[in-house]
Amino acid sequence: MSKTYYVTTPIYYPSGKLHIGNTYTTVLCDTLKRYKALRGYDTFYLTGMDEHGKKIETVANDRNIAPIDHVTEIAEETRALWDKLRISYDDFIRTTEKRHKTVVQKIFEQLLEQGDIYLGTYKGYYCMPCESFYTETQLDENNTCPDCGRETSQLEEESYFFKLSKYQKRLLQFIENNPDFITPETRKNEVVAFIKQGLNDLSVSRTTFDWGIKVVSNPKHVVYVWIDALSNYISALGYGTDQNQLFTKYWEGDEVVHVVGKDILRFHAIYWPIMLMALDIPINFKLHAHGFYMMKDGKMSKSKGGVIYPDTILKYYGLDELRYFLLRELPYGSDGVFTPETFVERINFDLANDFGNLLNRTLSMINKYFDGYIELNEEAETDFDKDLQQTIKDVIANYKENMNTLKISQALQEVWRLISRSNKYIDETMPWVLAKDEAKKNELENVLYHLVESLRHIGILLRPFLLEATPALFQQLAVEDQFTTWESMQFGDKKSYHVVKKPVPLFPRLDVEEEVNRLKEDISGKPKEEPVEETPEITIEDFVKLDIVIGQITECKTHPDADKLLVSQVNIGRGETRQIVSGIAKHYKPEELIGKKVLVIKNLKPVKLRGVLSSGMLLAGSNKETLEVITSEKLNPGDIVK
Ligand code: ME8
Repeated sequence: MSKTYYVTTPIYYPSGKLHIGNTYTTVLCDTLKRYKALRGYDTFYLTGMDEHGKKIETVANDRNIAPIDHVTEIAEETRALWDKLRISYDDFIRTTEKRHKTVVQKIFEQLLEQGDIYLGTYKGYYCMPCESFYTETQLDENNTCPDCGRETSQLEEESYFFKLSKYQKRLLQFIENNPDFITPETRKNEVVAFIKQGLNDLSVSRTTFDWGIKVVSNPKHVVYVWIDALSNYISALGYGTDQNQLFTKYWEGDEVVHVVGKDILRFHAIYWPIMLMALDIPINFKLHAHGFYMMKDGKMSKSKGGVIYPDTILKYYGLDELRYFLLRELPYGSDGVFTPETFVERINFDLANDFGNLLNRTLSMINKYFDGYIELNEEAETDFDKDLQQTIKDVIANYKENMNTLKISQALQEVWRLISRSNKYIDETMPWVLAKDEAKKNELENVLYHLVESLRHIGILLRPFLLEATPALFQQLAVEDQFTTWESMQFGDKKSYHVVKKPVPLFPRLDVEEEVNRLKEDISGKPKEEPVEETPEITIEDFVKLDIVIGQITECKTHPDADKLLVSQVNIGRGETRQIVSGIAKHYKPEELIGKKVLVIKNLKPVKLRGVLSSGMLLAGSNKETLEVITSEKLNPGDIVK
């Protein structure tokens, strides 16, 4: 019986359109599944959507639609995207599905009954504009928000807690006994250090919003998103139901791999194994936490522009170009950057030049010198041949090692080592010189045979990666299916070749300038489906509550503790000066503002921003590129704006 292999992606939040970051993880898992299938494993690939939580509820409210309609729309879009990218997933789980909810409810009740979950009080601080909760230790001085510097409000809420602390020792022991449980090593070290600081019990329910799975025994609580989300890996397999054949086969089978980004390492390396321990489910999985793709100017986010989407790449280039770039460019264990320049270069250098030309040159020569037909000729072996054959063997061994340890970019580099070696072999053996001498016909045939056999091996190794180019390669070399298997990777296995007459380039060369500009334009554009922000209607009574006056800035300095903030002294007439802190330091030097007559909201409740008192607010307008403080020319400090 074949060994089993179960691979999963995180289930993504439907908070916006998925970008190439999420696509990376999904393509990576697809490649792993295809690789294992090539190696004869019985595979199962799970992906899906994490559809509950406050954030999703808010996004749906902002769009004025029901949360379920919002998440269904994004789930359908996401499936359509994965289908377009030919992702070979076997199941797509949505946490709003009944099959998932019943399992989560059962798990929660079991943990409650066992005493691993208990009812307590959650004390935290909430920053309304950032919609984030913080613990006391995370706050800045004066209990302000560590992200935006504004005041937070203290919050006490009844909540269920999961006794993580009870399992701390066992988890550390488990990690020690299973040194390859978490890869890369650096991430494992982070996790161990974090656990050693001591685990706090985890709040696992909420009463402040509805969009979640209700706790059966106390329905005013919904299960907080991580217990809900993590359970997907087993609920999709039917755990806890009488339809649990997939669970028995794959979860309790031979290999299970969760692939995630570094952002959710802790949840998967700590909460998830502890949940499994508490439920007495075997921890069979290995966890791989990869780095992030960044844009040149920083992080990618689903709600922000300046990001590259997989559809953009597919619109202009092929699926294989996208897959190759993503899997090749992110180094093992660290972050990578997407730039239009590197994308176009990778296609031109690696795919069109190195790989494409090798095939082209080989096919042209076989047609030119042998009318398309050549055979293995064992007698004419040279040192160059032996070296090429050895490279093939070494590359296969290293590729295998890299694939098994999820060093995907290195596995591709190994294939390209063979491609380069084969190109060099052409320069060394100089077939065009051999062709001039009739006595060297055998030697020439042997050289071309080596090249075509090398290309067949390259094609097999690239099968999990390039979905369109490898069948095209095999078709041009006229390789029968039985010689495209992993087992057929023996030099000389296919004894003769009758190749096509007219080679077709696998990857067209791109015009660098044109394509870089095209991609840049696309990246700077707003994401197409970004929801339009709508603000609620107000009445004139609401508006007149604002006391807006002209003020003149007399002094301005940067905030002592926050690079983004400026502290201005503003004369607002009648001898009154106000100190106002504004987040405009990115757009103005302090001296540029001195003397400017600006619009000030006078009756805004004073707040301390990063420890500095701010009594009022300056009005400014902004768009994607810039921000401008609104100024007046003719009016004087104290004049009223209405
Ligand atoms: O965290 N580069 O969902 P999410 C590479 N619902 N990978 C990236 C990336 C980037 N720039 N950005 C995102 C969630 N990813 C939870 C998961 S699982 C039980 C619940 C990938 O939509 C990466 O795999 O925020 C990361 O971990 C995941 O998307 C986060 O997706």
